[in-house]
Amino acid sequence: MVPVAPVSAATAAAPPRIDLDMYRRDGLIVAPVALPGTLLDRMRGSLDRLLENSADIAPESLICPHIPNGVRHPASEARTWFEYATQPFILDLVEQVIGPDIVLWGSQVFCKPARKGREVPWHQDGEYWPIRPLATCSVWIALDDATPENGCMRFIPGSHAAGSLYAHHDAARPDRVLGLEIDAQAYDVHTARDDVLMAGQMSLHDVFLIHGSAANRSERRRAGFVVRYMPATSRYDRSVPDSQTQAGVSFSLSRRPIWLVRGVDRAGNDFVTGHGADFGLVPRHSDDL
Ligand SMILES: O=C(O)CCC(=O)C(=O)O
Repeated sequence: MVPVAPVSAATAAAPPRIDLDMYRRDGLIVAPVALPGTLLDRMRGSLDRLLENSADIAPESLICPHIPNGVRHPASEARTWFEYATQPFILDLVEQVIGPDIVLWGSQVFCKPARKGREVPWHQDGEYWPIRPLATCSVWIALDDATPENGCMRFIPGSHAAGSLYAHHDAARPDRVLGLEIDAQAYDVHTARDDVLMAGQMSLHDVFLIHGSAANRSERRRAGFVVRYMPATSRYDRSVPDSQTQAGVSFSLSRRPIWLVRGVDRAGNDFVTGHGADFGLVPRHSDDL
């Protein structure tokens, strides 16, 4: 289990410091701040509507709800998820890890329904992502309590440290969320730790961290909203093959809109592609926020 530091609700005061030494050592840390209760309630309301609007998509694979055409919901709902993904107190945490120049490039709701929520095979996120050099901090926000019983995230502490990707093999199955699984010799499952989070808590993890989660066989739903941020010193590479599938869901990485949400772009990123008219007032740059 991850040692949980005392958690306070986010306020406008100075941003709480995360234990960077622990993040660098383990590759994952529980944030020392939780969502204010009112925000958590709003997010859970948004989740209910998202699940209703996107009932034909696997609830573990609701990719990029912050993008109007990412899942099936109105642009107004996407803007709300965008607002969640750009909360200043979350960016304050991310800034401590990846520095002041921050690009929001992805998000996903992983909602495992009670009794039948699917497994996430052991993987490294970087295996899937077109970011050069590869760098991302993912913030996993618990919308429900996430415990071993309902399939909380698990991770191999320190497995990110070499900064390299290990071989993955095809392991697609209908009861799994991702199609690839890391080869067994890359890690020792006995060293795995549970990322236990109460609703409103968040953890941050590194792009090279080996992690996954078991199926949810419990009577309790387990929903999380994960937001992906890269330092603007990296480039989002749009030359990757256009369509990949994740549990039968197609999504385009090459046409995905990305946003500079803090600081300055230092890598010549393309913040125009994918920002169609349907994005309405959603800004492309932090100056517009
Ligand atoms: O929610 C889960 O169980 C897995 C999440 C995950 O793989 C990720 O956020 O990178």
